[in-house]
Amino acid sequence: MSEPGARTADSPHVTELKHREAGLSDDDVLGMYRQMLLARAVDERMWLMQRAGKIAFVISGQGHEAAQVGTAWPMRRNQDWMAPFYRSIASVLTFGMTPEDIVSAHLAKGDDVSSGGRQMPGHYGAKRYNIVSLSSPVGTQVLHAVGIAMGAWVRGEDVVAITSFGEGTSNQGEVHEAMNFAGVHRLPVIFVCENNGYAISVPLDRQVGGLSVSARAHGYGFPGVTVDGSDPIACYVAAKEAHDRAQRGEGPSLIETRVVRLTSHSSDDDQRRYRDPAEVEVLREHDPIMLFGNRLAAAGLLTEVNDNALRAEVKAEVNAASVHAEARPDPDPATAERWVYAEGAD
Ligand SMILES: Cc1ncc(C[n+]2csc(CCOP(=O)(O)OP(=O)(O)O)c2C)c(N)n1
Ligand SMILES: [Mg+2]
Repeated sequence: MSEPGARTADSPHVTELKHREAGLSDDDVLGMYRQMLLARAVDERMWLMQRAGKIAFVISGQGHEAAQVGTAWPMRRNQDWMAPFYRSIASVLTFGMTPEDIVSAHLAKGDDVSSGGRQMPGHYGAKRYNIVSLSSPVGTQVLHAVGIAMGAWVRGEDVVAITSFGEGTSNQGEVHEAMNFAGVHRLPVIFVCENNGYAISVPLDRQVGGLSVSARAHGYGFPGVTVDGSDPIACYVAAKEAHDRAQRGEGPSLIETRVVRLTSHSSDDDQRRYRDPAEVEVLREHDPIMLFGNRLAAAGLLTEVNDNALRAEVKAEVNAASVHAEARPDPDPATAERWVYAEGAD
């Protein structure tokens, strides 16, 4: 895993934690930090496995961890629903998936919980966790989340749906339709845009007129906020407020988290071909794990010793997950059509 950054109380950009004002305990914020480390470690392990030829493709959540852990934190497991996107490793881990589930899916193992080896890597989804599988056309998950929220409202169930997507995706027609419909019917749904400034190679100013995704919420009749996506506490506060609103029957919210994409778009891409080398050079200074670690250290909650202990624990967890995932059976070719076509159909 990436080495911890320099840890001093007077490091630049260290802002006060103020987690207690947000209703979070010391254990909560350390738990968030651990979850971010875990997501990063799983992610980095999959890059290694991809480079070793064991998995076909990786699409990474590195740089998005604080936004994902913070926004998933208020969601109630086994009650709420999540419609994630391909970078959502930290979101789905926070909502109950395990590192082994994620690695098994990337290895396309026969008993992988997401699809039994049918889906592309990064296509998270498992009924047992209330996570809907995403489809490759970007933005479809936003409609799914609105549909889930509508279903819950019709049945009178206390369910909140959360969905996440990139700022490039926010321009797809169905995303506007989904948000407008949710606004009209005041559905219990939280829209999380993880704005990393690029849609593959296309920068923000070539994608978003006005440069703000959250500003659009006003037009759909619900609140939109922009938060620092390297601050899991700020993301949590926005998501908690959105969750409370949804539960009170006040309808949807849109949260735009400003994040960095620390890696290339995917393992098939090389961002040095379209990003300014100086910009790529300084990306690591925006690493949310380093920034949050510095703030925890400045607040006296993280020392080098417990940071190293946490990292060792997480590494052992990911080692065990990959060993177990690799030992799982590959799918039986005779079952290739299972879960693709209705069984018993002609
Ligand atoms: C409908 C559709 N169009 C194009 C693509 C190809 N594609 C995959 S990811 C992506 C970029 C999306 O960018 P953004 O929404 O900003 O998310 P990010 O990858 O930056 O997190 C594109 C164009 C697709 N999968 N589906
Ligand atoms: Mg993007």
